[in-house]
Amino acid sequence: MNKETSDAIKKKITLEIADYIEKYMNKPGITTKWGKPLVGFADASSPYILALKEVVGPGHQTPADILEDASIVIAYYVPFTTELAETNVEYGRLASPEWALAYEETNTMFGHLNSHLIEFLENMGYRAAVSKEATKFSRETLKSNWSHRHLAYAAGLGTFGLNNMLITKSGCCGRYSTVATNLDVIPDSPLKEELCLYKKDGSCKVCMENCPVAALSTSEYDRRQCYSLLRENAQIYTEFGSSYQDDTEESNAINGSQVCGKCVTASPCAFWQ
Ligand code: B12
Ligand code: SF4
Ligand code: SF4
Repeated sequence: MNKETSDAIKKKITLEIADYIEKYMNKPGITTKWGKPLVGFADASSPYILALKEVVGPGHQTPADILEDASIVIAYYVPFTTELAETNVEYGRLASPEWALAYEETNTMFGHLNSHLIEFLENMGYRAAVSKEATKFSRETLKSNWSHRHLAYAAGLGTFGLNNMLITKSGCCGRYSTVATNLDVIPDSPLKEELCLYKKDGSCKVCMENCPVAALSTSEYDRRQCYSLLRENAQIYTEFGSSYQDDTEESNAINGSQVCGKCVTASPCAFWQ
């Protein structure tokens, strides 16, 4: 495959994702607004992705676990808007209701968009699949067996910040999803430049200072401490749905939106403005 053809296929898929989101947010009943998505194409058999079973855990799936002849993982980032982020900044210690609703609406949209993308790729003559593990995580380890962010990192979408978010060139105030496929394109590579200001030159710790429960420090991210605040918000925001529910007792014990995002919404890296 030459570069021109590869770029044309990538562009076609990127435009399809953008177009789907644009139409979706104009549907009646959808409140959340999203910005222009970023799309990356990771090499499904890169040493980095194959090492995830060791890096994250033995249960972590490889693309071949969900699609036998997977060659590419399409990773995409959908940014929220500055208006939405502002509601979360102004709300104080708890997440804003708008932030909780956007979390649920985005996760629901991903389900529809991924089904559409699979059909779109099939119509182009390829096969595609999503991991069922991506929408689950263990309440014990607070980890999932399908890390969108590691795959998005491999697809060149961003670098990890002090706030633990994968920061893209458009910021980190948004969400990721991924689809594995046997698409024939030239894969993208991880970014070379550092996007977190603290990691680049030590000039920022805004995310750390803004975390209401001190879950972030320069040496570690305390996921249990973070999860305690997410659960507190989930007790309040029960009307928008509850993502990441599976049939386990531990997930059913929480019936609300597990959100916070204060380490994202007031940060300079949220939208790079
Ligand atoms: C489990 C989970 C949680 C747990 C644990 C959080 C955590 N950071 O691990 C809890 C419930 C506490 C949580 C909290 C939040 N979450 Co959460 N969560 C997930 C979930 C389901 C799995 C993540 C996971 O365990 N992966 C396995 C671990 C090992 O990998 P990882 O977290 O992807 O990557 C980590 C390490 O590899 C490491 N790392 C450090 N340095 C480096 C350097 C390099 C080069 C690499 C490669 C990696 C690396 O840092 C990474 C971040 O922790 C994902 C969705 C998914 N399926 O991927 C969403 C996800 C990670 N969550 C997300 C968000 C937005 C949140 C919250 C802001 C809540 C909210 N929506 O209001 C907070 C943020 C907390 C924080 N500062 O990290 C987004 C992140 C978007 C982004 N811009 O990065 C995701 C990707 C969901 C999505 N669909 O977009 N979450
Ligand atoms: S707020 Fe500053 S230190 Fe934190 S992740 Fe963003 S750029 Fe890095
Ligand atoms: S999501 Fe909230 S509790 Fe978790 S690290 Fe960010 S600011 Fe802290």
